[in-house]
Amino acid sequence: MMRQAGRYMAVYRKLAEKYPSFRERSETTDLIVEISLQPWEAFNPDGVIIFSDILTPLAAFGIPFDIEEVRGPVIHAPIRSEEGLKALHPIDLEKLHFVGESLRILRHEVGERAAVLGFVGAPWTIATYIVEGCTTRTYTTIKSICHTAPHVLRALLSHLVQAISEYIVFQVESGAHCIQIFDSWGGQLPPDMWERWSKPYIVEIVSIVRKKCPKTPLVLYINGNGGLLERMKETGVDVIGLDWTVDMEDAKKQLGNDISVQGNVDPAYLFSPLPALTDEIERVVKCAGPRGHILNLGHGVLVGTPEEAVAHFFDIARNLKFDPPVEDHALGEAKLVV
Ligand code: 1CP
Repeated sequence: MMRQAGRYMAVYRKLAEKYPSFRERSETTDLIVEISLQPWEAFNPDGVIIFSDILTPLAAFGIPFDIEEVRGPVIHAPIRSEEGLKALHPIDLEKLHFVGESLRILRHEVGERAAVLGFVGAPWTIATYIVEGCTTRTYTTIKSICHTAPHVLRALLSHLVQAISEYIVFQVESGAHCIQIFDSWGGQLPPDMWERWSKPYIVEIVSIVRKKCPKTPLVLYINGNGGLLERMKETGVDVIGLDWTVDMEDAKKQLGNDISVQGNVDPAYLFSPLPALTDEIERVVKCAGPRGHILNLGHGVLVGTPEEAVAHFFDIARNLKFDPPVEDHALGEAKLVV
């Protein structure tokens, strides 16, 4: 489960009081490890996601930023012109030593008991912050640059492809078993614009990373991806992350059985009575079928989510069984036992 959107764990909130700067929390090895292990220790999930942010690598290729408590990410000098591009330089992975160290420690701490998950932002999504300068609801500056200065945006996105690819390989070599690519704001583009301004750059990253780390599964997530599913599959990733605006059954029909899916449970269900949450988890798992589904939320855990609901989610997940067991039967024959 991602908890990016929410500071729902009391232990995290307490630690954040002591270390109020997000950059300090996410750029100090001991704190990264401690925070990453908090949900693992509380709920024992199958995956431990490194505590970091999609913006963390920015300073290592020339873009200073901050993550403020109320405003969220702030880029000090947004890039909107050729002049602005001059600030960019190749990624200096030594400046991200804390990510490498944390992944190595996490891998050692969890052993074979859980997968260690790394992540990056997709070029388009990272570019929305670099161009807009902060969180936006309309994306009007970057969308207009697609038409007024396409060469600037293309140069920025190409730079991001190189930096992000190197950063993924660095995470894998440091111990990440799997990498999730967040194109969180890809769903803000009309599909034909996504084809032009996001997909080719993701395809390039997938191809660079596959050469260096052919065995590492890649997950692609887009917020609001119902209209982009087939296009997402064409990027060549292994797993498609689904938000909750598309029905799991429809998504499976569109995507076919040769690609895995993740997510789909609306994070707001964690605020519902527990039996309703149970029913929804079972419904999603039934629709997804016995193979190739990573049970997860359709986005991060929301602020204010009761920790008991998260614990319940994992209890239910651990007790789900297919009869006959998945290993013994061909796709589609096994039934979920409830
Ligand atoms: O201190 C805090 O709690 C601030 C909130 C916060 C947190 C917990 C931010 C600021 N980043 C994070 C960590 C983070 N970021 C994780 C957590 C790893 C874990 O589960 O422990 C992850 C996976 C991210 C990734 C991330 N950051 C995304 C992609 C995932 C998604 O939500 O779609 C995005 C878009 C960001 C940008 C970001 N970071 C933080 C904020 C407030 C924002 C802006 C969101 C926006 O623009 O609306």
